[in-house]
Amino acid sequence: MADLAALAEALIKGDRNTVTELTQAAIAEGVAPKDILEQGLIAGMNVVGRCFKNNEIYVPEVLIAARAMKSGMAILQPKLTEAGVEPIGTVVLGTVKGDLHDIGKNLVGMMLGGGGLAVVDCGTDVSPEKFVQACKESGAQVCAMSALLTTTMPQMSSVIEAIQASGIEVKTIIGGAPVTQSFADEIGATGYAPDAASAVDVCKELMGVA
Ligand code: B1M
Repeated sequence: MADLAALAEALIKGDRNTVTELTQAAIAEGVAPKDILEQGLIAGMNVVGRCFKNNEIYVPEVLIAARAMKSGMAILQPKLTEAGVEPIGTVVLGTVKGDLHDIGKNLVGMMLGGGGLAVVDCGTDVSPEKFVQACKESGAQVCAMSALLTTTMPQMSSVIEAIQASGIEVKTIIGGAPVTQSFADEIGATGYAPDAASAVDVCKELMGVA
C-alpha cells in the first residue's frame, strides 16, 4: 500500500533516494499522480516552508529538500502531463537587471514549484522588456522579482512601469534582502514577501487560489 505520508516525510528529511523509491512505488500501485503530488511531495514541501519561515531549518536543509522534490517530480511530471493535471498558476521569476544574486531567487522558485505553481525562471540580470515578454508568452498571473542590491531595487519599479505600459494583466511580487513592504507600496507592487515560503502564500493570494 503506497505510503504518501512516508513520501512527505522523506522529502522533509531531504532523502532523495527514498523519495524516488516511494514515488515509483506509488505510481506502480496505480495511485493517482495528483494524489502523489498533493499528499506526498507538496505536503512535504509545505512543512519545509513552514519550518524555514519559523527559523527551525535553514537554507541548506531547504536546498536538500528541494533536490529531493526535484527527483520525485522528474518521475511524476510525465504522469501528471498524461493525466492532464495542470499547475494551479504560473509565475514569471527573475532577478532584476544589473543584479547577479540568485540564491534567494532560486529558493523562491523551488518553493513555488513545491507549492504546485509553474515557474518560468528568467534567471538573473533580467531587463523589464524580458520580464514583460516572458509574462506575455507564458500567460503568467504573477511576475516575481528579486533584488539584493540597493542600486538595483529601482529596476523593480521599471518592470512595473513596463508591465503597465504593455497593457498585460499581471500581478507583481517583490522580495530580496533590502526590499521592504513600504518599498513595495511606494512603487505600486501588488505583493511583497520577506522569505521564500511566504512568497508562495502571497503568489497564491494574488492568484486567488490561497
Ligand atoms: Co553580493 N552583496 N555582491 N554577492 N552578496 C550582498 C547582497 C551585500 C549585502 C554584501 C555586503 O556588502 N554586506 C552587498 C549589497 C549591499 C547593498 O546593496 N546594500 C553585496 C554587494 C555590494 C555585491 C557586489 C556589488 C560586490 C562587488 O562586486 N563589489 C557584487 C554585485 C554583483 C551583481 O549582482 N551585479 C556582488 C556579488 C556577489 C557574488 C557574485 C560574489 C555572490 C552572489 C552569488 C549568487 O547569488 N549566485 C554574492 C553573495 C553570495 C552575497 C551575500 C554574501 C549573500 C546573498 C545570499 O545569497 N543570501 C550578500 C550578503 C548577505 O546577505 N549576507 C551579498 C542568501 C539568500 C538565501 O538570501 O537572497 O536575501 P536572499 O533571499 C532570501 C530573502 O531575501 C527572500 O527569500 C530568500 C530566502 O528566504 N527573497 C525573496 C529573495 N528574493 C525574493 C523574491 C521574492 C520574495 C522573497 O518575491 C519575488
